[in-house]
Amino acid sequence: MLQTMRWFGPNDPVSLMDIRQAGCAGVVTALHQIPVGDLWSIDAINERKQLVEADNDRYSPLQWAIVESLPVHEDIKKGRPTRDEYIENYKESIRNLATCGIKTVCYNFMPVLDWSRTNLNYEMPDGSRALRFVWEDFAIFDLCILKRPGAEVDYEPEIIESAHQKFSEMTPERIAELSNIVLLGLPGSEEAFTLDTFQGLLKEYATIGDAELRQNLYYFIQQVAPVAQDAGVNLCIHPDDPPRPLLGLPRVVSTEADLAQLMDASNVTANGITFCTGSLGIRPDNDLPAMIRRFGERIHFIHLRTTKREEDPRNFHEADHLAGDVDMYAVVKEIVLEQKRRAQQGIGETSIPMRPDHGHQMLDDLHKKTYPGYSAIGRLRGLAELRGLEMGIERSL
Ligand code: DNO
Repeated sequence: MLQTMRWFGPNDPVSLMDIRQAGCAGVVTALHQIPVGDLWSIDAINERKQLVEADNDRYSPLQWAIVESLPVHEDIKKGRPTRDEYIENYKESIRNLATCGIKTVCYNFMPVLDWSRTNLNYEMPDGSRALRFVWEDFAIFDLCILKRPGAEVDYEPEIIESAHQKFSEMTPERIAELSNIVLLGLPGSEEAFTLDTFQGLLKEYATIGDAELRQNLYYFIQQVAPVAQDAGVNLCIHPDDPPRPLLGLPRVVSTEADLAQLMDASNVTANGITFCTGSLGIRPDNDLPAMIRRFGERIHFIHLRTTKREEDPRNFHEADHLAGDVDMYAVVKEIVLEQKRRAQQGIGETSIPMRPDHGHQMLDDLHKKTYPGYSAIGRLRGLAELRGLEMGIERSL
């Protein structure tokens, strides 16, 4: 695998030098400063590219390997008439990225929110800190803080009752914290909301159910994938995280069947997948090794991470990279086999780009302000373990 790490740009407390010293050759980044839907110009892309490559004459070279993400405007997700303008911008941004030599572009199609958690400081048995999602806490946000009309139908009576009970005992600090975690977005989410705007945005989805969102996704991919294919760019959709509907919003990229339908919607290699084991692995019905075999050459980018389901299986926390519910040995073995297949057939990149996704806040990072999930040392640990796993599997085959 091509080892990469995410870099949020010049303000990221983790530097390019850190990423280099973690042993990466690739950087995953995006022009987060550009509003969602606007064009990414060649100048803006080149400026970032130069930043990534600035020290390449003195040190081991880094390249901007992946865009994560080129975000999709909400009007496209909602299928509004204005979507065609945004789709034209999207196509142009893809062509511009190709001109600058950047050939892999990750995106997602989650309405309103990107990834979601309810706790950013969950203490692990070794004292490190992990991200966690607790269904009941999410219910508290939905029912008691947001007070979304009709939210009750999404929760069973026991959860509703305990959510209200727990809410009445929560400190104002914890209420603010929970609300901020959901509304202000986690790193990589491009939007921050107030409670009011958020409520309004959810309402705009009142008439958009599962079927409509799927149609809007397929419409989008049918427009952009052929353009990407011509430009030599691979698009790769990131699955929903967590992979299930939240806040009454549909989610359509959560299962093997969802991905299969999307792959069929535009049958070109450029219509591909970011295989995020962290997101897909939350659902026990996703058989990850089988999915790698099935989607094979459509996998253009890999996020390696695992969660651990808790007593209530809707709750999970992010585990050590090799110690969660995902059978990481089986996953990496399938990836190694896919790479061998590509090498034999002379197709695609034989080293699929991978990043260790998230990591625990640990060691020195416990005393620093870090981006949740994206502290340096936890990711370094994850990468080191995964690198060793890949080497061991490769040697033994
Ligand atoms: C979280 C990330 C997501 C991801 C986007 C891709 O850590 O995996 O924010 O980058 O959903 O579009």
